[in-house]
Amino acid sequence: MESILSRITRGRRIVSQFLVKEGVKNQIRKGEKLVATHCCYCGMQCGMHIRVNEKTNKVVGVEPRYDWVLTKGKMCPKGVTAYQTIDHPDRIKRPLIKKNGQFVESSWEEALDLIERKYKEIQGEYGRDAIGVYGGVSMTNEKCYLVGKYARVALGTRYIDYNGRYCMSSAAGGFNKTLGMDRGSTLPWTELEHSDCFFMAGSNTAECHPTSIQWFWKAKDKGAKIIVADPRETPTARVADVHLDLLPGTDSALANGIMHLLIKHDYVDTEYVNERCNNFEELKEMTARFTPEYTAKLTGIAVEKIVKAAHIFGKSPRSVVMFARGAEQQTKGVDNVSLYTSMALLRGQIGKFASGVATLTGQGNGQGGREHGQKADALPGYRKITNPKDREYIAGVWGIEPEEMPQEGVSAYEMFNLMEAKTIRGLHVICSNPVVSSPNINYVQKALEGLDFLVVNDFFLSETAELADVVLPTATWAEDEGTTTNTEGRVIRIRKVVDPIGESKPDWEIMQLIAERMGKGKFFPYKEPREIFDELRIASKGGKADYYGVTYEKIDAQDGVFWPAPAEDHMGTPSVFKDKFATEDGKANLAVCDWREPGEIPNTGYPLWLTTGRVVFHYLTGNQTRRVGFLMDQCPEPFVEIHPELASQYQIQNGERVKISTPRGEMTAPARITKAIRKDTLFVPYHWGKEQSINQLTSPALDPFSRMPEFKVCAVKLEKLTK
Ligand SMILES: Nc1nc2c(c(=O)[nH]1)N[C@H]1C(S)=C(S)[C@@H](COP(=O)(O)OP(=O)(O)OC[C@H]3O[C@@H](n4cnc5c(=O)[nH]c(N)nc54)[C@H](O)[C@@H]3O)O[C@H]1N2
Ligand SMILES: Nc1nc2c(c(=O)[nH]1)N[C@H]1C(S)=C(S)[C@@H](COP(=O)(O)OP(=O)(O)OC[C@H]3O[C@@H](n4cnc5c(=O)[nH]c(N)nc54)[C@H](O)[C@@H]3O)O[C@H]1N2
Ligand code: SF4
Ligand SMILES: [Mo]
Repeated sequence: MESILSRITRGRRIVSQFLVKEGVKNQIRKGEKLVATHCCYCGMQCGMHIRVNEKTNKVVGVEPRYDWVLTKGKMCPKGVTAYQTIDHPDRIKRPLIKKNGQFVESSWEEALDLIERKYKEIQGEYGRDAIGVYGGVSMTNEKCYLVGKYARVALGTRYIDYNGRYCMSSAAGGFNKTLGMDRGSTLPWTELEHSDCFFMAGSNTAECHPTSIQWFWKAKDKGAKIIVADPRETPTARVADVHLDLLPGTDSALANGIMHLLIKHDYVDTEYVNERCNNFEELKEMTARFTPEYTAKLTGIAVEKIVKAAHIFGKSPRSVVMFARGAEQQTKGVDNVSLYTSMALLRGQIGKFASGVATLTGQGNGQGGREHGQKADALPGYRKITNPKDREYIAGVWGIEPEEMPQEGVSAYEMFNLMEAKTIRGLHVICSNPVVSSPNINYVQKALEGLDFLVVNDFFLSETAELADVVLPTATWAEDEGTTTNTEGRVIRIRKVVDPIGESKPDWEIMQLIAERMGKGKFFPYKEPREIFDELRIASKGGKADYYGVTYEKIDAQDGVFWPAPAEDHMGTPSVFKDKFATEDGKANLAVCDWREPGEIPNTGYPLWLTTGRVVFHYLTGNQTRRVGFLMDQCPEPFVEIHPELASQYQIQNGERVKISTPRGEMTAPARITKAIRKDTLFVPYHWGKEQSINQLTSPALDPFSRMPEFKVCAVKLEKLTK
């Protein structure tokens, strides 16, 4: 059904990225001001100006920032409509308390009284760990940092984790293992136009990081080659020189197979590998078995394509290996990242100009938000909560005793297991919609419903917020200032455009208010985000993600600051690992990982593969983009991509509703018949909730190291619905 918001927002003028020309200057209209900031959605963090009517102080539109170094005036359909969510009729303007099953608006005083009473009751009876915190990284660094401190200091709980667990945790795990540090890109993306080859695995760049495409185009115009590994012929794969149409869950076999050929055909940069890498002999032994024929058998890719890709990649003087969730959201996510990174290492590419390795960061602050302590085992600056020195340092910055610092908690999905077990009895969700974004959501929903008390901070009533006892209205990205860290590792500024709507407040203020109620107010003395950032700088000092030298002024002066920036006079580090890696001995650890089967494979009851992902018009669980008319017009509901041969086998017509199911759940959706998918695989986007959510079906099998769920692989049954 069409939402009110669709009708209201439809027809407003859309500025299309296709109208944007380079070198154009922004014009300021009479009676308006332009505020320079960045898009709230993906890790590209495109530069944009928000247009504000000076008389009414209302947001009236958007303009690209032609001068923004990374995106140069380009935006995608989500970015050009993002401003419509700021003054949107669905915004929650006052706290909501559930009374007799219905939400009733309340004062902040009443909502905070209730939270204080319930938190104290639950912690009094069951201990501090009985309240959990579930964070998110669509927030600024300031807020993400504070979520970690709020959990450990204000609530004193060990149970904190965040939505980035579902997103960047395998990339982080793989980079830490191989390179000793997790900065999503080893090079600034302004160098990409000088690269000769992009090996992209499990990344639908054209739809998910659309404005990055200009850099690949520029390189392609100069002759660069593109290799794409994806079970689907995505818009990105369509422009590739080689499309490796692998079976879901077989990336580790593919990477081993490519490395086998790099070694066989002498494409290894022996000097680099000898000087800068460990484990080469072991890798050689492991990959020996991965002949093109064996690799083809495991991956389902034709031998010739594997060989062609290896030669193109092996011959390119400057190559960049890139990957995203397709390779990472698997029970082998960490292995895959380590192996793909090792491909770049064998070619001696990391630490050199226009070469390297990069994960395409998901959420707007997916990079910064994973560095400063929202993860169950992490403290600010990528410190470890299990390391006594790190605990001592951060306890010192926070003004608590090291013994008061809680221990390590559990990963996002495992928190739901603890809710089911009644170990966690209360939960505060800050910036996530886990009842749509988690795998196996029928289970997750029960776990959330079984809680004694659920608090959700959001600006729109999400499916998770609907389950809450209290919903606290938060300010949007345009109603508060702070910093985010983009996909390159560049720290940038988000500016306040207008005041928070109604009685909504920024998340940091809300955490501060609850901390006061819990008797911990003195640890949260901030008057503005800048003060939190200054504390973050000190908390991260000396850590791997060192922000000490990043200041708001420096960000303005030099188009952002790349971390690490370890001193006040340090300009930041656009390219990392030039001389050494961040491991203990300074050498990279080549990955020696055998092929393993996914957590679930097709069988007689569930004979097909299911994979999930995104479309260009929607963002994550859709709680924001499903409220924008233009985007809903383009893509109103989920669909099932089916290859024509498979469709004819099941006698399914294009557009016909079909049923798909796994042992965990089922749904119906229209069939989208397309040759752009493997014959044995179905694809469904995940931007919808409840009966439209593909996460009713997905598997909660976790990567043993990163605890990332296997969103990209499970076994599924397809059925024609009898009329
Ligand atoms: N339009 C849009 N853009 C977004 C987002 C959004 O929701 N919408 N979200 C942002 C976020 S948070 C993220 S994490 C990123 C995600 O960005 P991507 O990872 O690029 O997006 P996905 O669609 O999840 O998956 C990418 C591709 O992986 C492929 N794939 C599936 N299984 C496998 C496999 O086993 N191996 C390989 N190699 N490929 C496989 C899928 O077919 C898909 O085309 O996008 C960001 N940008
Ligand atoms: N099947 C399947 N499932 C997946 C994936 C997949 O590829 N396939 N991908 C996974 C990935 S990569 C990700 S990143 C997750 C994302 O999963 P979620 O984190 O659940 O997704 P969002 O829709 O971003 O939820 C964020 C919520 O916070 C709100 N919000 C936005 N900004 C703010 C803010 O500043 N403060 C507060 N308090 N709230 C805010 C939004 O309105 C929204 O309701 O989904 C994962 N789930
Ligand atoms: S969603 Fe990503 S690519 Fe699109 S405008 Fe926003 S930041 Fe840019
Ligand atoms: Mo993500």
